[in-house]
Formats: sequence, C-alpha cells, structure tokens
Amino acid sequence: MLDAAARGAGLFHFVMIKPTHYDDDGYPIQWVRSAIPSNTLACLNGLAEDAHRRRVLGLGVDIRLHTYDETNRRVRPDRIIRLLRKAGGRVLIGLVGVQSNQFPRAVDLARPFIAAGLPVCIGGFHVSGCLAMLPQMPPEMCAAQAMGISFFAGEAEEGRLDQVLRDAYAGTLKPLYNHMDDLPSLEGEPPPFLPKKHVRRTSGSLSSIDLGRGCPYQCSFCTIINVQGRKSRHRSPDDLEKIIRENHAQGIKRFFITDDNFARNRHWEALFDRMIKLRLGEGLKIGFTIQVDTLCHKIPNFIEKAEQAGVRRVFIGLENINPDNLIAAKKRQNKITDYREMLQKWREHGAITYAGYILGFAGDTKETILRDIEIIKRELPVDILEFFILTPLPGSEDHKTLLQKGVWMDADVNKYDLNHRVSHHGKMSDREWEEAYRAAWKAFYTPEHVRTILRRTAAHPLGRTETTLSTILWFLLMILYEGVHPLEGGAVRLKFRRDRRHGLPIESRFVFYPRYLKETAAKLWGYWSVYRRARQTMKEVLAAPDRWTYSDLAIAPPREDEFDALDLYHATSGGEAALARKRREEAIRAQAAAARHEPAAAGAAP
Ligand code: B12
Ligand code: SF4
Repeated sequence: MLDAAARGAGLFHFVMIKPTHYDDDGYPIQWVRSAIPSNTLACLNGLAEDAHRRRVLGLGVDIRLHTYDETNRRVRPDRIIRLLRKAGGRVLIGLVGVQSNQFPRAVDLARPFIAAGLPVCIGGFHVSGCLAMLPQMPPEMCAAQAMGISFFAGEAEEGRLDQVLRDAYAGTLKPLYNHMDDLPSLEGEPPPFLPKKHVRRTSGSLSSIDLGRGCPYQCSFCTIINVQGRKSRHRSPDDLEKIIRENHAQGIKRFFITDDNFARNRHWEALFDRMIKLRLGEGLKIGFTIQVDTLCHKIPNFIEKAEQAGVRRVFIGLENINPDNLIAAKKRQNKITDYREMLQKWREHGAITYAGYILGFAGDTKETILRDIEIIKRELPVDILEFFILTPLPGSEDHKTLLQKGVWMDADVNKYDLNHRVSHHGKMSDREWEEAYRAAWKAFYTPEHVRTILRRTAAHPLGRTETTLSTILWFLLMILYEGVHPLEGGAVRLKFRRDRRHGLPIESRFVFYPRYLKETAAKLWGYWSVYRRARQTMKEVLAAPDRWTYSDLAIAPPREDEFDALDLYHATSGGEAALARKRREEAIRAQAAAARHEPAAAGAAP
C-alpha cells in the first residue's frame, strides 16, 4: 500500500464549500432543508468535473471533487481535514460564491484549514465586487489575505479554474487571481451541475441554472453590472438542453434560471423555443422560475412563450412605486404606468409573481412606505411582495459613492444581507427605518390581504391557489418566526453550539440546548397555528359561491379613467410627472402614426 506522501503526487482533492452567514447571535444560518441548491456551487462543480475529464493536472493525477452547501448541512473543517489526511494527496479548499454577508463566515471556515497547512481560495461577489469598484481592498479582505487566504476575482470559465487547480497542485497558489477586466463567454462552457444529494437537501426537485450573465441597465444599488458587466453573455440552447436532460435523468424537473434579467438575455427566444420543444414537443414535465424587468411584457411574445416554456414563477424588480425614488436610483427603465399591465399579463398567463421592493430610498419615510403598501395591495395584482432594506452592497455604485464621501456604513459585512440596516437615512432615524421594514412585512401579509391574494388566484382558471398559499406561508413564517430574509430561509433551523462566530464565547450547554429546544418548539407551534388558519382561509376561498366571478381593482381590466382615478399615479411622489411623461409620449406616437396614416398603438413596444 502507498503511503500518503507517495500517493500525494497522484491525487488532488478540490473541496468546494458554499458558506452561509451568521445570525444576530453569531450562529450560522442553516436548515434541515434549504430552498434551492447553490448555482455557484453547481457552476464550479461543473467546471471542475470538466477539468477532471480533461486531466488538467496530467494523465496520472486523479482529481476528487467534494461539494458542501453549508446552508443545509453542518460543515466540520476538522473532519474534512481528517478525511483528506487519511486519503492522502494534495488539496485546494475553495470557498465558493461568497457574498459580502458570507465573507466573515468564509474566513472562519478557512481558519482551521490554514492552520492545518491547506491552501484556501475565496471567490464570489464580495471579492469581485470590491476589486471591481474600490481603489484598494477593504480591511476584512486585507486581514484574510494576511492569514494566507488567496482570492479569485471574476469568473472561472474559459480555463481560469484550470490555472488555479494547477497552481494549487504545484503548491504555488497565488495570493490573487484577478480576471475582472476580462469577462468570459459562456457558450459551450461546461454547464452547472450538482449531484442529486444536494437537491435532496433542499425543498424538492428544484435545481438552478444560469443561462446568461450581465444586464444593460445602470441601477445605482446594483452590484451585478459592475461584476458581470452590462453586455448580455449567454449559454446556447444546446447547453440548456444538455442541462435539462442531465437533471431530468436524476428526477430534477424544476429549474430556477438565475439570470438577473432573463428578458435582457439576447437569446431569450431561442432558449424559450428549446424549452417549448422539450416540454410540448417531447412531453418532458419541466417548469421554470425566471427573473425579469418591468418592461418584459413589451417584448413581443415574451410572456406568451414563457407560458409555453413552462415558466410558472416570475421575480420582478419592481423596487418602488415612487418615480422620484426610481429616478434617483437610476432605475429609469421602471415606469409605474406599466406595472399594472405587466402584472396582469403574467397573471393571465398563469405565473405567480414575486416583486422585489426596496425600502429606504431618499424620499421614503415610515408613513409613505405604509401608504405605498396599501396602494399596492389595492391596485397591483402582485402575489408576493418581498421587501429589502436599501443596502450599499460592496460592488455597487452606492457603496463606492458613500465610501468616497466618507459616509458611515456598518463595518460588519455579515450584516449586508438586505435584512439589516447598515447605513443611516436622511429622513428616518435608525429606529424608524428598522421599524418601517418590519411594519412593511406585517402590512402586506395581513390575514385579509392573504385572503385577497388567494381570491384573485382562485378566480383565474390558470391560478394555482395551493402553490400560491405555500409560497406566501414560506415568506410569512420566515419573517414571523425565523428572523431571516425569506430568500435565505429554509425548513427547520439547525444550530450548533460550537460553530459560533470567531471571537464570541461558546455558550454553556445548559444555556444553549434548553433555549434551542424551547425556540424550536415555539416556532413549530407558531408554524402550525399560522398554517391551520391559512388552510381554513384557502378552503373558504375555494368553496366561495362567487369564486369564479370574484374581481377587484387590481385584477379588473383597465378602466377608461384608469390614469385619472388611481392612487398609484396621484398619491405617490413623482407619480403625476410620470403620468405626464406617458401622455406626452403617447401624443408623440399618435402624431407620428397620424402622419403615416396608421392607427396609434398606445403602449407599443419601445
Ligand atoms: C441566484 C441568486 C440567489 C438565489 C440563490 C439560489 C441559487 N440557486 O444559487 C437566492 C434567491 C436564494 C439568493 C438569495 C440571496 N442573495 Co443572491 N443572487 C443570486 C444571483 C442572481 C445569481 C447567483 C449566481 O448563481 N451567479 C452565477 C455564478 C456562477 O456567479 P458567481 O457566484 O460570481 O461565481 C463565479 C465567480 O465568482 C467564480 N467563483 C465563485 N466562487 C469561487 C471560488 C473559487 C475557489 C474560484 C476559483 C472561483 C469562484 O466562479 C464562478 C463561475 O464563474 C446573484 C447575482 C448574480 N448575477 O450573480 C445574486 C447575489 C449573489 N445575491 C445577493 C444577495 C445579497 C443575496 C441575499 C443575501 C439577499 C437576500 N436577502 O435575498 C440572499 C442570501 C441567500 C444565501 N444563503 O445565499 C447579492 C450579493 C452581493 C454581495 N456583494 O454580497 C447578489 C450579487 C445580487 C445583488 N443584489 O447584488 N440569491
Ligand atoms: S435591472 Fe436588476 S440586474 Fe439590471 S442593473 Fe438594475 S438591479 Fe441590476
């Protein structure tokens, strides 16, 4: 039998860990089941499998891949180190897809590996965003580098991961790999792929794929454009088909397409056509969730093809209903005069709509926020409204500007999860802003409004009342009982006494376990009571004699006096001006059409 040193040259382990982040008590946020498998982990794993197939470390070297998603399992560096030592061989520990809020946890996970002499490399949005926008590395990155941690900035496709693996194998890992100036093409690159064991640890048979990266817009709070660029890069329909078939063969049939704005993927139509071929042509039972902008309904056939392709859930960056706020955030493309038409169209095509809504723009106060939520409840047919605290995320223009001006931002990047306030507001005190955030969730998800959303869904032949309710419950329970943002929620919270954030004391077992058990029991009871009430509401909604004839302002077809009567245009800040702009544009179009002797097409594609 070979000893470890002799086997060393023929064996290389690439350990990929997607870290989570800490809750307010310093415990990693982890679940028995998380919502979705990590796309970055799948991307890196796909690239590493391909590197292995191509034998990038030489014919005689076996590359072993190990993947861990810390959101749905405990990661024990001590055990991993023991396993690696036992197996022998050389090693790279990759902390993957590390967002700003996950950076402190990633560094804590790295500590024992570094102490054991194993090389560690961190990649993801925090590293890329900081290198893209800041003149120098922020303090937490400098401290990590001083510990001996390497960084990877940019994207790992087009052979860049190969270089990192070769260097790690040769024992010459560099302190920094910076590819920020050169964005790779995605066509023909190995697709994201994770073994089914990861999917089993999530909410169901759902996987994720990125079909494109980059967005043409310029929102000042956005990191994506500064990291992934403003040009649309995309995978091909053949890549997509391969991903779907590989996953389908494992029983995975639902996909979250992680493109930030699928409507601006230049290949959207060819990609939808391929999904349609697989779904309607071959009868594959597949379904998709996509993210789009508020102008997507103006792209001819976009929503129609989305329905045929099996798009069942749509995330929309609504962000705010006050045009003054949208303009200040450089989100000029969002026109409130389009919101109703766009949301109604998705509803007509059977999709559940989730709208992102940011709280804390310059014009917001607690009163205006609560006023706006009531307007949305009455006038916009959105199923799920998800609130975020306006956050200067590292990598965004907002972050860079505040830093340049020397404005205070919280130094603890663990809090940059959009669920914590990390800066001050011009009009609201810190307390008011935090209260406004919590009050917003409560104001939208009242029992009465949950009933209204279900009634709207149940009144439509394509409405999926049961699915809508379970989605609402997911959001509600995370906010009410777990204290985390629903987008990082999961089922049944895990907490491990010894995994507390570096620097915080390990609690006594006599304090930790009784509290954990009490908390868990109280939460489960809370879950059960909310669930019971919600099921009762659903039964009533489904059995209502007027179920199919139910209508209200949000779902009723546009009225003649639509623009004169609705608060959306008159009670919001900048609403009147937005309306005036729309009317001016329509008048210009009408004049142009008259000059060409054509009927004027109000709201035609831009
Ligand atoms: C999909 C997504 C989600 C999904 C995640 C599920 C999933 N299936 O992955 C959901 C909706 C759950 C989600 C939630 C959140 N998200 Co999110 N999400 C995204 C999104 C849109 C795509 C992520 C992705 O897959 N990108 C593609 C991958 C391939 O890119 P990548 O991660 O950069 O990885 C590449 C390189 O960085 C590099 N690389 C990465 N790691 C490593 C490691 C090594 C060793 C090497 C060599 C290379 C390398 O190689 C990769 C391949 O090229 C991004 C925006 C974006 N466009 O990326 C936001 C984004 C990552 N999310 C963000 C945030 C803030 C969150 C939340 C905290 C916010 C919230 N409250 O909703 C939560 C946190 C949840 C969690 N536990 O992760 C921010 C992070 C910004 C920052 N500076 O931290 C982003 C950038 C969006 C934004 N608002 O700016 N998110
Ligand atoms: S539309 Fe979305 S992805 Fe595009 S720049 Fe704005 S926030 Fe970023």
